Amino acid sequence: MTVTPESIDRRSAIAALGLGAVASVAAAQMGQRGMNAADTRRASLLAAGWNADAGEYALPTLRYGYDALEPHIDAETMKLHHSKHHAGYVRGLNRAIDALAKIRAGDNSVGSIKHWSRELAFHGSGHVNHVLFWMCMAPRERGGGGEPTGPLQEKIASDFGSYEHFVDHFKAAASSVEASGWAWLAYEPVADRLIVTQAEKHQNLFMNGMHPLLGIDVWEHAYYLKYQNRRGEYVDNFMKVVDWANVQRFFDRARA
Ligand code: MN3
Repeated sequence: MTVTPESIDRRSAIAALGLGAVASVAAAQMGQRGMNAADTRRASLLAAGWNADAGEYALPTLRYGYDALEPHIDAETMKLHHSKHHAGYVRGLNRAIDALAKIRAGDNSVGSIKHWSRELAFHGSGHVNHVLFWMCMAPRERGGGGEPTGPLQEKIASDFGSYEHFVDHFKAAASSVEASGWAWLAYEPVADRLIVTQAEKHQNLFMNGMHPLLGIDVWEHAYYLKYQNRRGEYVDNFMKVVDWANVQRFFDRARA
């Protein structure tokens, strides 16, 4: 695909969807490894789920193996979750973007705009959420687990009373999402406030304008193979692989 105004639309959509934070964090990490600027930009966009050469959304490569989060998140779940479920959202997002572009070009019925807008919101949010989700976890030997430090630790203590209160709130939100959805720690910049919230499916209930910092996927596909109906046990184990260094980076960027 050549670079067209449509490609630029898609590029700018990355920032609007919140993937800019992921690209920025990935770029900082890659820059430290001595890549040149152009390669860093291409690779960091790919880490954020965007293939700049193809001009379309793409499934990012994980920073760790499917078995790296064992025993907390099992390899079979990780493999299916990333290579099947997330890949499906990427396909659905690109399909929706193409359909909406065709409508603008007059090749598609405007009567289907509502359908494709819903598809865009569902698959687009599914893609963004999963990109962030993978970035929010790390194997224990690479920093997963533990507690936040520095400014994020201070902000959590200030806004929730303590880290323990935050964890209680976050786990309660994750455990009580109705059906399929997410729990998020997010930052609301106008009030300069951290908020724990839920999302149903991928896109419903989340407050526009907030910056997602830490998200847990509580769709059954995220835990059912290992934990069956024991969602709370899955949430407890997720907390043991949280990559607080990356969550801190998202927080830094949201406040910048
Ligand atoms: Mn999922």
